[in-house]
Amino acid sequence: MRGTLPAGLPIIGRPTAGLIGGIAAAVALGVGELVAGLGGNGPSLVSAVGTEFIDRYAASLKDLAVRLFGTNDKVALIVGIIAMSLLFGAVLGMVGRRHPLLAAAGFFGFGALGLYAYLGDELGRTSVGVLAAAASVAGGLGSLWLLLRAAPLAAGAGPRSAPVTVTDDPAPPDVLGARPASRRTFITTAAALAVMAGGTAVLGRRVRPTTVVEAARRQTVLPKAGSSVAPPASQPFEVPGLSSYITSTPDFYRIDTAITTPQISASSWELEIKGMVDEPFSIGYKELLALDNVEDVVTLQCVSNEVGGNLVGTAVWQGVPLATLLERAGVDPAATQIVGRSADGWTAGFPTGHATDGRTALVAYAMNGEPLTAVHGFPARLLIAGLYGYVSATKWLTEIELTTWEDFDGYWVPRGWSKEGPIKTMSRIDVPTSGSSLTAGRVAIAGVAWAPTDGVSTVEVQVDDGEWQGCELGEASSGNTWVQWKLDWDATPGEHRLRARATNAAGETQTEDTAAPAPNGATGWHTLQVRVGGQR
Ligand SMILES: Nc1nc2c(c(=O)[nH]1)N[C@H]1C(S)=C(S)[C@@H](COP(=O)(O)O)O[C@H]1N2
Ligand SMILES: [Mo]
Repeated sequence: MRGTLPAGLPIIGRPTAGLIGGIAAAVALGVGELVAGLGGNGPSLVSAVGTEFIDRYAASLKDLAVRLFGTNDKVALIVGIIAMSLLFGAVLGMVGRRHPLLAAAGFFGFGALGLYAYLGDELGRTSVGVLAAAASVAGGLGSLWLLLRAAPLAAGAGPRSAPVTVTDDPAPPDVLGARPASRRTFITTAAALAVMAGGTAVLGRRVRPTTVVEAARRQTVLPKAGSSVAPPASQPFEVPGLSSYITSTPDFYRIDTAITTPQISASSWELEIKGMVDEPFSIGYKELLALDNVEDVVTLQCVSNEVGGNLVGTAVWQGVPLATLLERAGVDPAATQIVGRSADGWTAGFPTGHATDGRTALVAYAMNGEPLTAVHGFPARLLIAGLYGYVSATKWLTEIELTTWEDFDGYWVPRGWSKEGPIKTMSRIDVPTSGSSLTAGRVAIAGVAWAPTDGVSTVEVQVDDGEWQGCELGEASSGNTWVQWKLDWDATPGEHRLRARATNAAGETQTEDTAAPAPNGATGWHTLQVRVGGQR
């Protein structure tokens, strides 16, 4: 085999070299993960690169963008970054056969990229980032060096390649001046380093103090609600599969750009009210909980929710009216925009008037009777009734800044989404589900409809091209929330199309025109097909 190689080529086979580089890159990632993990609960180099990617490319993904930042897609992004890193490492491994210095430079570049992303991450601590990047580069280079030295000095040699013809020639010294090593030593070293890569990565995730928030939540005693709009005591009908009026916290959708959920310590957290105000001030968690507060039931929706989608939910929110904090600061009458800023640097802005026009607008610290969970914004978030989350509902809130409408654009605005985001009137059919097979006879068609802050006045359902039929409505705490609806349908055998539409309290019926979520929320009537079979 060696005879088939042009003279002068390095003697470590290409696949082996690739494997070596890949393992070295894996060690680099693993070690970086461990050091970042030991350094607290900030980002790791990998997650910082992910955040950088999201911040940079969210605009070009537009329609996909907000949905992309659902939890599964973030996992896919991280997997992608790891795969690219290993691939890059493999290339460096091959380069390293002839140009070890170039490969070393590649690993430095790799570390520099991670550090660059890390330093741009609001949640990162510079010292931790530098240490993680240094450890990562050292781990990568060390592994590369060890493996290149240990690699069998025969063409194509490597654990995965075909049996190698070992010649009788004394092996020429390779670029690193390594001595011929046994294939066994190489495999052992490679395996040990691979295990180390995985081990450090797992350990790095384990040592993260993610229990900080859980402990703080357990210790928190929520104040009694000053004024409380409670959910209705009961609902008039119960249909299996119909969304419950209150969405439980674990079932509540979660959308944000955060790759690692910010874990904010309640004791060191501060909310700053600043900008165009007379008296800027900061307030801590205990102080916030000591202020007069309110509790209200509010439906929150993501702008990227498709017609019929489930990025919407209703919860009981407790917190301090935004107006209370603004009064204390004294808002400059020239201020036209309120911007919320989060610990991870995300921002959202809405017109100043929404804090004082009578709608529920809270700095919320509790959801469904418990302190906010980490994913829903612990220790505090904004919650403005009637606005999509992307323009209003800043989680992990650290700053409320008063500015002008023209002076600032929230996170999603330069990424192609509208500056204003009022929630559109919408209805959703929960049961029957699309494509289901039913038995002829009495069938309940049921779902939820919402039009915050006006509220829903009627919901109608149409079967095929028949008359629009008015539905029975459930109870709602206020116009801020969705309402359950139901229609009893005498289903006849065959294929049927079901459609639903809602009308708000102002008498406006949701439009039939279909629009995609971008730039300011999907429209159209939720429509589905069902098959009805003969009577049993
Ligand atoms: N810090 C921060 N807050 C955020 C976001 C975010 O990406 N970062 N996303 C917003 C969006 S788009 C929505 S729809 C709501 C979702 O809130 P939830 O995850 O509690 O349901 O949070 C908002 N608050
Ligand atoms: Mo959203």
